Amino acid sequence: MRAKVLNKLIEVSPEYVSGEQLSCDLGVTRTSVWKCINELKKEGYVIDSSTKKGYRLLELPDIISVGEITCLLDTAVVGKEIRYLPTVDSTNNYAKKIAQEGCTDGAVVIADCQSNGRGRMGRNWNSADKKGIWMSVLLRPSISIEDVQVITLAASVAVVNAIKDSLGIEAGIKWPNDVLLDGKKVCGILTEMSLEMERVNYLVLGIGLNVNQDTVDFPEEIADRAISLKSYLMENMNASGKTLRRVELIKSILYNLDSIYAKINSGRLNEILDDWRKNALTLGREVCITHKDMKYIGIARDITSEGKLVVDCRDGITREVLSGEVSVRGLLGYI
Ligand code: BT5
Repeated sequence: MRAKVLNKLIEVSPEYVSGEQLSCDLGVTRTSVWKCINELKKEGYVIDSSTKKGYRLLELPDIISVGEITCLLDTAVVGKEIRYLPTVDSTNNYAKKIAQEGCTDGAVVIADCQSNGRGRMGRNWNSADKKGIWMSVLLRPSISIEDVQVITLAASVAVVNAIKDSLGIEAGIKWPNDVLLDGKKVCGILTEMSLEMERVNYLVLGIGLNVNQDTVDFPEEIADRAISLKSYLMENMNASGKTLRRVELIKSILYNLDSIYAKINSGRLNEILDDWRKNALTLGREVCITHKDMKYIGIARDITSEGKLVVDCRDGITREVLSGEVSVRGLLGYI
């Protein structure tokens, strides 16, 4: 009910809506409307109450409200089920658990804080409380194992599109799927999958997007390599440093993921690869591939239809690199 009242207030904002209108539209008593309004105020929503005019929303706080995310979220699959947790070890772990319990395609897990946020290859992901979007999406696509890498690339395209749609900022992608601003990492993606009889049972796309951190909020070892959307806006667009609302960004990411997921399920993988190429920072640049004890320097020329990076190496050999096997160092002022 609280979500319904909130959505009505958002719908009519900046106008007032009377208590009577709300109780009539939602089919509840005016007392329960009044109770909901008080609960919303306690949560941090700033609502003006006027005896004559009713209620008016003055300010939306940066809190993750599932009701607000699902309000007018026009998606076919992604986000039909959303679970919010104040804190969890890792949203990817949680998503894998509910996947095994049979949870539906497109389910989303979002946390304010992760105590053990994970990066790739056993690395850590710094997930400060309420500062970013720590989210995992469970997908059950009908694709072959060879095409899984394309989904990973698709997730970074969805994040870049969402940042552009919501804030008008053009981020770039470092292969395979680090999203960068000013050569610093604003988002990382961790894809994990479960296989059954040589086919994909489910995939978990873990997205970590830095939103409201100041430089001092990052641990020293990553402070010069990490950036948040808020800091970028302050440094490059003279923004005031106002807290960005994560809900708006989450909605946009889910919306973009959903439309890309439709492409995946209808076999339009080429469109995704083209979108990735348009946003790629790695292509045409010199890269250093480290694989086991070997190092190769070369020019990253393209990606294959399976999402492998094609590198023309200095030793004259063209190599195709699959994420997870190697780490690529683009010479972008970023490791
Ligand atoms: C990644 O790994 O970039 C994937 C990160 C995925 C995080 C999400 S959050 C939701 C979901 N649940 C999880 O447990 N994980 C996913 P990788 O490419 O291995 O990068 C990790 C490296 O990035 C670290 O070793 C640090 O150097 C750096 N790093 C750690 N935290 C960072 C942050 N908040 N912002 C920028 N860089 C960070």
